[in-house]
Amino acid sequence: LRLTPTIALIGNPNTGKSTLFNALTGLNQRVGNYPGVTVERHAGTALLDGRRVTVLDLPGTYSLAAHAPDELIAVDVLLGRVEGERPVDLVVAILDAATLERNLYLLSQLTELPISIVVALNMVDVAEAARLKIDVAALERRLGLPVVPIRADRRWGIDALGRAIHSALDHPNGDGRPRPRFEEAMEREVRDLRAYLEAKCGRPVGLTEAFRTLVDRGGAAERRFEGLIRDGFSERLEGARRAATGGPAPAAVEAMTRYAWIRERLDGCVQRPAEPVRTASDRIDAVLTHRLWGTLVLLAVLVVVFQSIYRWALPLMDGIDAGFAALAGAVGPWIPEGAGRSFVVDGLIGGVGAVIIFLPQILILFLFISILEDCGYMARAAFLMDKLFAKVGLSGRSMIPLMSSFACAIPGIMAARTIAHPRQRLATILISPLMSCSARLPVYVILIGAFVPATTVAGGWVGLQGLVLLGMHLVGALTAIGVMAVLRRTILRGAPAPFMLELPPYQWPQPRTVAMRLWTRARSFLTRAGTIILVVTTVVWALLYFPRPEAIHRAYELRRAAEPSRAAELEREEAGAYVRQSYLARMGRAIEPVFGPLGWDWKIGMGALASFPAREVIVSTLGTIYNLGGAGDPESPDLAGALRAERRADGTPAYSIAVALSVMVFFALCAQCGATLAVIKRETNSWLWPAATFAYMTGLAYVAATGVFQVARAIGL
Ligand SMILES: Nc1nc2c(ncn2[C@@H]2O[C@H](COP(=O)(O)OP(=O)(O)OP(=O)(O)O)[C@@H](O)[C@H]2O)c(=O)[nH]1
Ligand SMILES: [Mg+2]
Repeated sequence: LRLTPTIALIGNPNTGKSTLFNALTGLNQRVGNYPGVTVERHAGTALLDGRRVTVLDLPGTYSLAAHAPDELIAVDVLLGRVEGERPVDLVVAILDAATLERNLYLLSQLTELPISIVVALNMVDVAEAARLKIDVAALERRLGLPVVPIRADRRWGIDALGRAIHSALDHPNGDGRPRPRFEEAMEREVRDLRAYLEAKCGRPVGLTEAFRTLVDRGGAAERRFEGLIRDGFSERLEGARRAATGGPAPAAVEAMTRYAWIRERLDGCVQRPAEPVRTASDRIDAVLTHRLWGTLVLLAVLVVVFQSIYRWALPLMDGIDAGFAALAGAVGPWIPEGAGRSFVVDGLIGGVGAVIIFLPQILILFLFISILEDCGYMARAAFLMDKLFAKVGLSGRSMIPLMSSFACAIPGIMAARTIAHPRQRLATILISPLMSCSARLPVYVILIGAFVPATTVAGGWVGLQGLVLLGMHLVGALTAIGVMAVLRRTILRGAPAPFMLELPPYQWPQPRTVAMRLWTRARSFLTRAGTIILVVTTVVWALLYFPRPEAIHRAYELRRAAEPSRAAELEREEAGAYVRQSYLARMGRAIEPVFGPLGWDWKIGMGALASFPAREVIVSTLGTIYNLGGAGDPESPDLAGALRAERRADGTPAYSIAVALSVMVFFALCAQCGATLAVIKRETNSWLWPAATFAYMTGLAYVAATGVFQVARAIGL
C-alpha cells in the first residue's frame, strides 16, 4: 500500500500560492491581491501527471523565523510539528519572479530542510513587465533544484510543474544540494545545541529547529524548548549564542550570510534593465499613496460605493419585495386560517423575507470590496490609513484586518493572525467588530429610506441618503480610533510594531475571484437567514402571535356586525389589538423605560433585544410586527412605509429622524453578533475577551445612541 504523498505550497505572502492551489486541486480557496489572505491551512487533492497527491495551501511567510500566528502555521507544517500528521513529502516553493531576491531568502532556509523541493517561479508576466530577464536553466543549475516558470492565474505551466513534482517525489533531492554555509563556529554550535536538545527532550530535533532556537531570540522555538527543559536551558542557550558569532547578533549574521548566498546564486542568472523601469504601478502609486491626493481619491471611492448601493439596489429591492408580496398572496390562501398561516405569511415571508430583500445591496457592497481588493487598491488604502492612524497606535498590520471587517468581522478577526505582536493583535481583534459590517446594511437602508429625504447635495451629484450611509460607516471607524487611543494607554502601552506592508502590483480584477467572493457571500447570507435569523424570528413571531384571547375576537365580531362598511378597517384594528396584548408587547412595555432615553418604543426595543444573536433580526422583527399588527401604509406597503405611518396613541408620528439616528448609531456600535463573539473566543482562547468586547460595545452603543437622540431632538429633528 502506498500512501498518498503530501506536498506543501510554501512562499512569501501574496505570491500566488492559493491561486496555484486552486489550479492544482480545482477547489476555490480564497485568493486576493494583498498579503495575508490565507491564514489557515487548507488541504485538497490533485492528480499530478497521473499521480494522486494531497496538496496543502498555507499562509505566506517571509522567513522560517516566524512570529505571527499565521506564519507559525506554515512553519509548523513544514517542520512536521503538527500533532497527528505525517510530515510533508515535498515542498513547492513559490517565488515571485518580480521580487526574486527577497523571495530567495525563504528558499535559502528551505534548502536546509531534508525535504525535496520544486521551485515554482510564479508571476513571470510581472517580471517581464519590469523587464527582468531570468535565465531559468542557469538558475536551476545554481540552486540544484528543478525550477518551473508558471503563471498560476492563467494556469500556464501547471502541467510542467506537475511533472516536475512527480519526478521529484520519485527522486528526492533533499540531500547534497547547494545551501548557505555559516561560519564554522556557528554551524558547530547549532550541531551541539541540537544534540543537547535531543538528549534533554528524548526525541529527534531537526537541524533547522536547532538553528531557529539559536538564532531567534525569544522566538517560537526557544519558547517551546524553554517549556520542555527549564533547568539551565537559558544559560546553555546564551552560551551557544555568544560562542556562535563571538559578538554580533546571530540574526544579523544569518541575514548577511543568506543575502550573500542569494547574490551569488543570482549573479548572471538575472538581467535587469539598465535604468529601473518606472512601471504603470509606480506612476499610479505616486497619486494613490500621496497623503493629500490619495486621501481625496479614497473619499471619492467611498462616496461612489455608497451612492451606488443606494441607486442600483432600489429597483432590485422593489422587485424582490413585490415577489415576496406575491408569494404571500399566493401561498396564504392554501393554508387554513390561524397560527399556521400567520407563521408562514407574517413570520417567514414577512419576517425572514424582509431580511432577504437585502441580498442585492450586500452583493453590490461585496462587488465593490472584491474589485477594490483584487485590483490592488485595498492594500494602498491600508497603507494610506496607516500613515494617518499610526498616531493612535494602529500599525500597518492592523489595517488589513480592520478593512476586511467592513465586509464581515469574522474574516477580519481571523486576518489579525498576521499580526506578530500579541497585544497589538488583541487590540485589533477587540476593535474589528466596530467596523460597520454588511449585516448592518439592512438596518441603515431601511431607516435611511424611511426618514432621510431623497434630496441631493453638491449640485445634484451626491445623494443625501448615500451620504448618510457613508456617515454611518464612519461612525464605527471613528469610534474604533477613540477606543484604540484608550487601549494604547492601557493594555497596549509601549507597543507600536514596525510597519511592513507590501504593496502588490495593480492588476485587472479577475472575474473568477470576484464571482467566488460574491457567491460565498450570498451563500453565507442565505444560510444565516435560513438558520439563526429564522430561529430567532420564529420565537419573536410566537411571542407576538400568542396569546389569542377569545374576548378580543368576540368584541370585534360584534362591531363588524354593527358597522359592516368598516369591516376592513376593523380587521386591521383587531390585529393591532392582538399585538398590543401579546407576550412580546408585555415584555417590551415592562422594559420600555430602559429604551426611553434612546427615544425608542417597545417595538424597536424588543427588536434590538432580539437582534443580539444576529443584527439583521431587527428587520425581520419589525417586519413581523407590522405584518401581524395590520398596521402600515396602504400607499407604500413596504417596511419603510409602515415605519413612517406608525402613530402614537395621540396621533403624532412614532418615529422621527432623531429616533432613526439613535437606532442606527446603536446598531453601528453594538456587539450584536453571536458568531463574532464565538470567533473572538476561538482566536484568543479565552472567554474574557468576547465578554469584554460585548460589554464595552454594548455600553458604548447605549450611551452614544442616547446622546445622539437627545441632541437630535433638542435641535428639532
Ligand atoms: N500577474 C499575475 N498575477 C498572479 C499570478 N498568480 C497569482 N496572481 C495574483 O496574485 C494575487 C495573490 O494571489 P493569492 O493566490 O491570493 O496569493 P497567496 O500567495 O495565496 O497570498 P497569501 O494567502 O496572502 O499569502 C491574486 O490577485 C492573483 O490573481 C501570476 O502568475 N501573474
Ligand atoms: Mg493564499
